[in-house]
Amino acid sequence: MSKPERNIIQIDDLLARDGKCNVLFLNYDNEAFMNTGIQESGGTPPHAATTTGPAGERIPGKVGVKQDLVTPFGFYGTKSTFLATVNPAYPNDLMGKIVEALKSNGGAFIQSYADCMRGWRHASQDAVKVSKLATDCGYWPLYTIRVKDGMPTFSYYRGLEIDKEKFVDYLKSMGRFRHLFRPKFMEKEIDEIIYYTEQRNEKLKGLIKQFGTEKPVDVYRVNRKALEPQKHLLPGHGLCPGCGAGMFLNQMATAAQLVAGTNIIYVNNTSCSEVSTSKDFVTSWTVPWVHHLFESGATIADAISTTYKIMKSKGLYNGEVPYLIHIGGDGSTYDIGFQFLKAALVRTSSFVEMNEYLFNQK
Ligand SMILES: Cc1ncc(C[n+]2csc(CCOP(=O)(O)OP(=O)(O)O)c2C)c(N)n1
Repeated sequence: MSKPERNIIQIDDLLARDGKCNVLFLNYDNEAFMNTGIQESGGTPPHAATTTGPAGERIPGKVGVKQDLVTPFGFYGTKSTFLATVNPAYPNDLMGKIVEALKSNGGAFIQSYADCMRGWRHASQDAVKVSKLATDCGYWPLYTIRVKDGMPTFSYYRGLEIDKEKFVDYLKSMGRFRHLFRPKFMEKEIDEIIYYTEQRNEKLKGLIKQFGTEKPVDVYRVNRKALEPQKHLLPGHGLCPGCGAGMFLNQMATAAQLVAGTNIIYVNNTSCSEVSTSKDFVTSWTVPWVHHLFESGATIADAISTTYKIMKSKGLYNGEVPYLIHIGGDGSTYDIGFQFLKAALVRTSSFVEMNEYLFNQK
């Protein structure tokens, strides 16, 4: 089979674009409700041990699948939506996708892999190694869906092929899967995790074939040496050493700063990223930041963005409409906040886009 063609995307070309996102919704997926004590979520993979689905003698961790959250968003028939998965172990891809999302009209949703040394039970210095392995073994593929007028186009960067040896190394590297290897090797359960992951990847490959372009591989070119260190989020926060959410937030804010400067508002659902950056009434954020509930964060982000646009169209506000970024963990995204996120994503991707008074205001 011939090698698939690569679509080289220069960050400077994206920055020169005219588009502007209404709201970029972010989910960092650490695969459990972490800040309240490692409870199982819809993002928890099968057979992972959590405090509400512990590995015991009869039940080996989570009973159920890790839900596929991102691909269904490509099929709501929205007008304009940018969707992607990222992993902080691949920073160029991560930052490129944040820039493209913010420079695309409509709504956007990006889901990031977020290692959690505390909940996944491994040494903090292994966080980057574990994160990289996740994509390299096929567990966390990096792909993009660009929706225009109801039609999705699928592309990818890497991580679609399952490497069984690496996959087993990946599982072995974390205490949450230790029960699959000791006291006995649980081949059926290990095979089951690989099987469901492979099924997910097969679906993805089918979608890329069906809804792809001639150049299905996206490669972002970022001159990292020229990047300014981000100043949105100060380093003195309370996230754990090696926290994947922390790595994600740092890279995300670096890219967001490139696009928005300081004209940005963050809305943060209750989560590790929220409690750890707003401790003791002292915020770690230097730009406006709003804490809201699982059920209302996405709605609030849309409301802030839309209110600015309405005020501008009525001549009550003359400045530049700020960029809006909403952040949530997997507990709030897959489970408790899902319907609100879905509704806000559809609104920002369609209603705001199709309203001539609100469309793409600068
Ligand atoms: C409706 C509701 N139920 C429960 C809680 C308590 N609560 C606060 S944070 C949290 C866990 C959040 O998990 P997740 O979204 O995965 O973020 P993480 O802590 O992993 O960063 C829970 C259950 C809440 N705030 N609201």
